[in-house]
Amino acid sequence: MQKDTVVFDIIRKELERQRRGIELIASENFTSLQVMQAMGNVMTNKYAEGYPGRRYYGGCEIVDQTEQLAIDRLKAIFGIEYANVQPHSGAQANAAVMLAILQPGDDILGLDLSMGGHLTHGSAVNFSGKLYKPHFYGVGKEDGLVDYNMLEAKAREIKPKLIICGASAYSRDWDYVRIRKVADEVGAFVMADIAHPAGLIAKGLLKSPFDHCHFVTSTTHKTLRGPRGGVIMMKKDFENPFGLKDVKGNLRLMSNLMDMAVFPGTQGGPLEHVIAAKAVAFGEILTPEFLTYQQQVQKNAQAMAKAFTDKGYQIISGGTDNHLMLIDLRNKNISGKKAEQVLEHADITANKNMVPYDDKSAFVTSGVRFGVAAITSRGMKESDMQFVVNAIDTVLMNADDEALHRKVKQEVNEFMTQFVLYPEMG
Ligand code: DSN
Repeated sequence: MQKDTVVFDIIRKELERQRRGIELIASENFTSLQVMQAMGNVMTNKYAEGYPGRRYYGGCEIVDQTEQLAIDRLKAIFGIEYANVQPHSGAQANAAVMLAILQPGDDILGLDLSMGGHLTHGSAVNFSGKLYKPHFYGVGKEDGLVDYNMLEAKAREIKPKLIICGASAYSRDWDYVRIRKVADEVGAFVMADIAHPAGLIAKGLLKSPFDHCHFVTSTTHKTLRGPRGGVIMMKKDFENPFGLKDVKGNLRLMSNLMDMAVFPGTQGGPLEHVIAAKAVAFGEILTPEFLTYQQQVQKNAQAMAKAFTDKGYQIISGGTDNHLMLIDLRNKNISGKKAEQVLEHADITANKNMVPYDDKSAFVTSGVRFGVAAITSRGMKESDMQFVVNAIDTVLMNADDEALHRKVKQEVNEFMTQFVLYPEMG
């Protein structure tokens, strides 16, 4: 068959876009070449509904090996008893946990989306807000930190079945002990969605949720630097409290309910080619080099936050513990939407983001979110953060000067030639 040059030419353009720009979207990263190579493999041809050793199709003995390897490596990374590597995404992982433990209409309590939370933590436009009854806690207006007093008060008032911690635009660590305490008091499960900081947690650079949260979900493509996908984890398996039994009358363990909630509950055939790439990424996470990488992520984030603060930018909560920061642009007289647009003129990619107590809509926003996981994978160090912040500041403070944006773009493109992306790809 003739090579589809139309599609491959477009893919090539995407490689060139990634190479020449500064990627600051906090949820993105650059996988290793071998992670990508593992993903483009013949396992995409295989149906494997079920789990290793107990599938609904023949011929699964080989894909069983990569899936089992991915499970074993993920368990080793976090020191846990249970891992499910089949969720196609973080949203699918969260959907499966909720399906396993909730009934439609049950109360759930999560961080408000407009305060840094995530769509799947109860947003009205998401399954989580449609199927379940969502309630929210927020962050303090003054300090930008999760308001644990509010979380506790809401938990006591609502008595939710599930408390969700984790966020997509929150730069601080979490008090899992405090959340678990109130959850036990009101009879709630706790789910930590660590999609953003998972890589830092994996290497012990942030607190671990595993001893305190019944369920932990993550994506695999953010700070974990794997292929796009999701996972569900539990530090300890436990007897399900719903009295559900199998056909032989044995009480099912929570791991059984969780596996069933992924397949057949919310997904069909697993993406075994992606699971092979997850296994490769998890192998990389187990190496000492991955610790060095995550340490650099944290150092770069701190250096970037300081450079922004020095220029008068207001970082929500005043700084960062992880790989990202959320900046309130109101004192700089530019909206998040405009900032995202003009930064793109200079090949700097970021996303507009609501800030806590925002007076603008989600389509406009007062904030912008920056993350350093991707530029750290490119090889940038603390000393490079000043260039990045200077370029951003020049564009934002001259938002209507397109000639200047073109000049900054040239400087950005030139700067990025030092950090070669996928040299093997020519
Ligand atoms: N879209 C992801 C993010 O940008 O944080 C969350 O799903």
